[in-house]
Amino acid sequence: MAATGKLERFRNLFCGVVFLISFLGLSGCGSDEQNAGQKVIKIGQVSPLTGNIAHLGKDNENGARLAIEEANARSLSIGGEKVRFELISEDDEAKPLKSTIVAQKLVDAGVIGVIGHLNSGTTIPASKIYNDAGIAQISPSATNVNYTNQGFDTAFRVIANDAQQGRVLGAFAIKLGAKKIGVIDDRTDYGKGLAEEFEKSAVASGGEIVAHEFTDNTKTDFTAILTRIKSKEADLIFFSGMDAQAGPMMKQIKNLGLNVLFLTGDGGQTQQFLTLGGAEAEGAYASSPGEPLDKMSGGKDFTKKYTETFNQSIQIYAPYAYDAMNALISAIVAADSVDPKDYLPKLAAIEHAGVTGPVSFDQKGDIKRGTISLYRVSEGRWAYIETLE
Ligand code: ABU
Repeated sequence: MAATGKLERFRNLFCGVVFLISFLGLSGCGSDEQNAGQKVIKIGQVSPLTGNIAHLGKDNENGARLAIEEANARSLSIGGEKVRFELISEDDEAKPLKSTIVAQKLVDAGVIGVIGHLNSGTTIPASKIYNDAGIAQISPSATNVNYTNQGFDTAFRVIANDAQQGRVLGAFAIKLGAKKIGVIDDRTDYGKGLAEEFEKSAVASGGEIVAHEFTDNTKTDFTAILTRIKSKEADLIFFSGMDAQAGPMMKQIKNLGLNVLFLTGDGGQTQQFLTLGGAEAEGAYASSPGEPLDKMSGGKDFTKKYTETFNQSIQIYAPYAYDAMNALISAIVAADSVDPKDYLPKLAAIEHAGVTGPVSFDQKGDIKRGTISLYRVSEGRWAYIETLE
């Protein structure tokens, strides 16, 4: 009897502790824990939160977090239970190997879907892990074509891909008057893939690639490769990489006295490029998927909400991360289930009116009706030129 009494007291104590932990939201087990009468649904977000593009990673995280907070404010019920969404944000440092480690960590933590990753070079290796786990992955920013070419019914993106972006950029370079083009890529999946698509299009439009040089996504001194390009008398440099390199490169182009046009892709069309490039960024051209923020259907409202909430400017992909999270939550609501087997078909067929425009996916998981906009730096700001398909 005494032993039974002790057991009973222990059981009561244990249950009390479990309740307290659960109530305080401290438990890390599974996706279906109770939180003050709410079922907690974990959703992952992955981007580089440290390193030279952490400003972009934080931008993605903020976009995803804003959508989660708004969904929680709506007090949603799924499958007859009140739910609360919890964002689990991980740092992949823009490194392919780290991306697979954090992807597995998220799967083990019981996330039911993931917004991310930011880079193509991390999104692609992580996608196999999410596919094996059978959960949705929606990238707000990875543009390499290979991501959605793997036949995974779990892989989606809400941004136009680099087949489209490279085609537009290549033709635009020639429209700017370029004849002899020097290309620099950062050897990442994004840099290589976009450079390839750009070259195909520029050559098809009548241009000549007179040099193709390589850097990596950690370097900031491009003197040697710029000097080689100068010797080839290029009239335009196309840089296929991110703003952390594009900004310093722009300064060095001017300091070395290269009389060239400068063109880059979406990884360079950021506020940070303007900061890093300074006065030397003037006249640079870049593309970016989608429309400019102030032309997006919900762009003005989103900008206001974002800047009020986070007290900082949008870099570039935050509205896409916001739309990606909202598309995932809409699919869950439409399925009335957090089980990926139930919500994945709803996500594949989603028609979501996003901030960035309509979000719906083709058979591969690419955004339908993706567009590419072109910009030029004018008086220290990105001035919009045009939007093309
Ligand atoms: N789309 C440019 C940045 C992200 C990536 O595709 O690597």
